[in-house]
Amino acid sequence: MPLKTVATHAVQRLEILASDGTVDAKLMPKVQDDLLLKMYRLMFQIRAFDERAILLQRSGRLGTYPMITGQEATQCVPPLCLKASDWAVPTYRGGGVYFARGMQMRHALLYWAGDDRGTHFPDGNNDMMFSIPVGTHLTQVAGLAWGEKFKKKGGVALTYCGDGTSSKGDLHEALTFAGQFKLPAIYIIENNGWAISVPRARQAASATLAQKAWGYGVAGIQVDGNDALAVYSATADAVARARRGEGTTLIECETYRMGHHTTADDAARYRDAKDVEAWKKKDPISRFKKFLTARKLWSDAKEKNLTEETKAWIDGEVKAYEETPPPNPLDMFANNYEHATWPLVEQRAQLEELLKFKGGAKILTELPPTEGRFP
Ligand SMILES: Cc1ncc(C[n+]2csc(CCOP(=O)(O)OP(=O)(O)O)c2C)c(N)n1
Ligand SMILES: [Mg+2]
Repeated sequence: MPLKTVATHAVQRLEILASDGTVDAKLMPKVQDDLLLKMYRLMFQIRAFDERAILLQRSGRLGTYPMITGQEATQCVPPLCLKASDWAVPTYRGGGVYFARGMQMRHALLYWAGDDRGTHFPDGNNDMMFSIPVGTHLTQVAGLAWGEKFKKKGGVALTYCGDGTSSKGDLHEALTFAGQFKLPAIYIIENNGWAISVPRARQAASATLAQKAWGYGVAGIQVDGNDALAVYSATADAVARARRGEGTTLIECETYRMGHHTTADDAARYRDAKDVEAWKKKDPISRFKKFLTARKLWSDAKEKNLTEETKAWIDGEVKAYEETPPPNPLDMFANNYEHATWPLVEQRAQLEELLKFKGGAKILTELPPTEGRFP
């Protein structure tokens, strides 16, 4: 006897902008020209920033840095659907998210130089620092969204995790909770094809990562993550649903990590150059430029101006970063807890002694004042 079907599920994929810059008019979201130009500008500038950051690392002027190139649409576009007061919590590869939220990139450079003053966000923004342990933020974001639900002001929380991180228990716990409590949350899986050297095909046996949503009773969709219009449309819908009290959405953005995992990695050791070449044709920026040009919103002259402006902007950010006086080492103990624990009190005192010993008592008076709170 055939079994009764009790539930079925289809996974939908959204693609609007083709590689040649043409759009599927039926799916095209309503977006003002100014916003389209802003998307292009953000993606263009973060790519240039990424290239400079890699050069800085290669010349010993920056610590380990995670490359963004190829993922600009997935990173720069979703934040444009948020208010400053909504929560945004990217991953360590989320420089584009912070940039789109208005972060000064001198702070991103400071962070990747090991200076925690780099965790500095614009006033009024509810941005949270990413976590280096992958996925630990996912349940915290469910908590943030729960808080927003209690406040009843329509606030939402948006977060990201990688394809590799989507295999961790954290996402399971977060989505179980978010689904059950219908939380105003948006979880973006930034599927860039790789978790360091582990390819997506080895990551999970499921045909898509978007379909995981179904198991938790949350909405799910797969999106061409190199298509800024599709990313915008899917995120705007998810944010609107969340604000209306209709719950959580999981968006799988399928994109590609064009560079190494970080500057400490060599991707040539584990992946085929032909795959990288094939993904170049799907580049999010060049296809968006073709689209803007066809709409008469973009020109070579505008591109030239933006290139020059971007160079000057990056030069300014690098200068500000490199001219930042060194932090007081004692600040590493600040802002950790409401009340400092005794091991921290002891360690701080030991470091204070050591600093005196190393440089003579004078060095401490030469250091900048501590900026953090050490209760
Ligand atoms: C809990 C934890 N385990 C392992 C690591 C080491 N690690 C750093 S990045 C990474 C791969 C993450 O891949 P993915 O989630 O796809 O993100 P991507 O780097 O591709 O953006 C791993 C295993 C870590 N940072 N945290
Ligand atoms: Mg990945």
